[in-house]
Amino acid sequence: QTIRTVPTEPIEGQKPGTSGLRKKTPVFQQHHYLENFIQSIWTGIGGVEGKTLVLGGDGRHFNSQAAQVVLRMAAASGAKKVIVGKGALLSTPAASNLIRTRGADGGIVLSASHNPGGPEGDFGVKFNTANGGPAPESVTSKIFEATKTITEYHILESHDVGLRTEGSFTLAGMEVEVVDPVTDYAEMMAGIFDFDAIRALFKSGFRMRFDAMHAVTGPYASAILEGTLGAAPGTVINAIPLPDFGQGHPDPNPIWAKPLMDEMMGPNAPDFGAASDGDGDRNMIVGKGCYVTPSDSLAVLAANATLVPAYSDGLKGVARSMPTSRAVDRVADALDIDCYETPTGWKFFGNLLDVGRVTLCGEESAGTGSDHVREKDGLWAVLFWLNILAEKRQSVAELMAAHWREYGRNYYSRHDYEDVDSAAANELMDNLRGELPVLAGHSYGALKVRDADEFAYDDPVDGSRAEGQGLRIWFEGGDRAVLRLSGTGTSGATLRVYLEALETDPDKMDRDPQEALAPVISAVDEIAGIRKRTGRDAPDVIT
Ligand code: VG1
Ligand code: CO
Repeated sequence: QTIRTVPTEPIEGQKPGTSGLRKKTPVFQQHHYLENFIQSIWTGIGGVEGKTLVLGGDGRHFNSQAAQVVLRMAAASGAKKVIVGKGALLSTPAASNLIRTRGADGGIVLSASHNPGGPEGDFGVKFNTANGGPAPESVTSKIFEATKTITEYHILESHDVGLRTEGSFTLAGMEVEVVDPVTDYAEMMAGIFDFDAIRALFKSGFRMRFDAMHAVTGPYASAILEGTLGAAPGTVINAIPLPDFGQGHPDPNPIWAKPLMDEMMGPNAPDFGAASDGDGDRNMIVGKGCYVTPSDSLAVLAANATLVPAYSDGLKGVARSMPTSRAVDRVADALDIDCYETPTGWKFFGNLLDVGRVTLCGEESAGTGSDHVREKDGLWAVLFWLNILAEKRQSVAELMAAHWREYGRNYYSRHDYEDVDSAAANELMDNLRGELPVLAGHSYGALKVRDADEFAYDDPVDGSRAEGQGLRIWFEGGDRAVLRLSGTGTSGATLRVYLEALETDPDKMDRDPQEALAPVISAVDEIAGIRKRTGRDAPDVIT
């Protein structure tokens, strides 16, 4: 086996976004594209010599081939060991767990997460550090710098190695350990939740549907829900990971998980429904006739955390991304614990979790997690809900009603305008940014602007500062609108408009969110000229 040194040139645009580098699959398949980026990761982390890495992906098209390239390049650069999920599969939270429990120096997750896959879909590469979390900006910026100066990469000449069976072998002196992707993760879940209580819940006739969306969570959900917890066979649907996710869009929201939504809103709905995304870190929660917004879900988990064995001593604190609704803030207030507000993207929670300032965190984009790993964790959130329901023996709708009665309801919705012309989207943001200082005091329909700014975050642990993290407009009475451009898309720009209105009147807890938010929706359109500038009448996706 010889190590080849291959001359190459920098390729433009290899800048990691909100969550790793994401591009159209054919872009990743271009000559040297993946190799350049992997070599730049090695450079960005100060070399991979003597290091142990975890490797796996969500099974999308190009996953297997890319995994072989990573193995050959890790061996060529002197890595000591790579722990890889069987079939090159690992959900993002399972990878995070393995990095932590095996004391690895980091890991590579091959995924474009909730983006569609397939030959014309998206592919992605994420690097996680030794704490199991997404690389912070200090690391991704070094990786990006390396992509701009790269002149050669190193790769082993070898046949593809077999990843179909568990066990260890060596590849040019590097140990490769193939592990079952589910075992360690399932064990960790059993250590967090009251599996006996959940088993009893299913035994009592509680019915559930889990839509794995043909993505990586299928094997995890089948093993844990149906295998260990006794949910009825057929509870988990679309359970086999497919390279193109069955032509679907593995994003668990009411639009892309519509078949599940339809079932849950229909006459024969089971008691509880859930879905997860491509790489298994997102979750959607829906009860019989009752969709739970991710922001509310986070608040409910925080309010009921002590029902779960692992959190029975209470929470150290909570954190949410800035655009996430302030429902969890109200719970934190009541519990008298700290609530942190961070920029969008899981990497910003890492430091707070590492130093023990927070136990739970979440994002409005269907991400929820805790200090058990350093990624958001879809199935964990579903098990958390099951544990709560097993203790409370209430329906999701009853639980939500009680929650809102106690804390008030933060009506919430996100409107996405996808594949907008990039120049038009940037112009919209630039223009609004320019107007922020003069908005206060002006009225738009029934709403008056109280304040407006651009969010910047000073990390209280390492002092790093992240600027340009979203434009915020507050209205008198507490309503809020936030605008930002997505950092995970692969074509054009995606404008995200986050809308929130607090309601504390107990008689107004059952409104249609779009209706409750109508004044904010029209005010922000008037302020930012969304319809005019994007040329769209309505959002593409409403969550
Ligand atoms: C989106 C979400 C963000 C999430 C990120 C990665 O980012 O808004 O909350 O952390 O996706 O999620 P953006 O920049 O497109 O808004 V995942 O499940 O795609 O890794
Ligand atoms: Co994801």
